[in-house]
Amino acid sequence: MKTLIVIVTIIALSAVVGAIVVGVRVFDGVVVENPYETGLEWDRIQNEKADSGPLNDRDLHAVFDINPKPVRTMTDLVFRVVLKEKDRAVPDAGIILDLTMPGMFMGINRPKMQHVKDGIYEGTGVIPACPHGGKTWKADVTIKRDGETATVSYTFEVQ
Ligand SMILES: [Cu+2]
Repeated sequence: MKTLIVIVTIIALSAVVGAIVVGVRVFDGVVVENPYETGLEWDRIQNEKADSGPLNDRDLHAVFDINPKPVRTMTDLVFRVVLKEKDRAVPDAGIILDLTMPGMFMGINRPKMQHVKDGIYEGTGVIPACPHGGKTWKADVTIKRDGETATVSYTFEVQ
């Protein structure tokens, strides 16, 4: 039996977070026509990061889990994300879960994640059986908070 608990330190991706935030704004079409302002926006985000104090102050931890185990296809599953900043629960984030098979389109599978309590977000869903016998799935967990977005990926096996 496999334990499916992964701890990821979001702060390691802080450069990526900035890039994603800029990307989203560009795709909104507000800034894209003005490269100079895009640069200013980038500077502003970088300055915000610099002003936010030591990186540890923004230390977000996301723990992803699926139950029951072992994880089986075609059964009801509970997906859980636990968010903490340092040791404090983070109840005010938006979580988007996107389940995919690497290299194969298996349909769009995004269980709705809702805050339950104490920084615990849960959603229910089903993982379809792979017609090619594949067992490896990927969960992309997108975390939105305070106008910033980060995505962390977890790979897991199903039975
Ligand atoms: Cu498949």
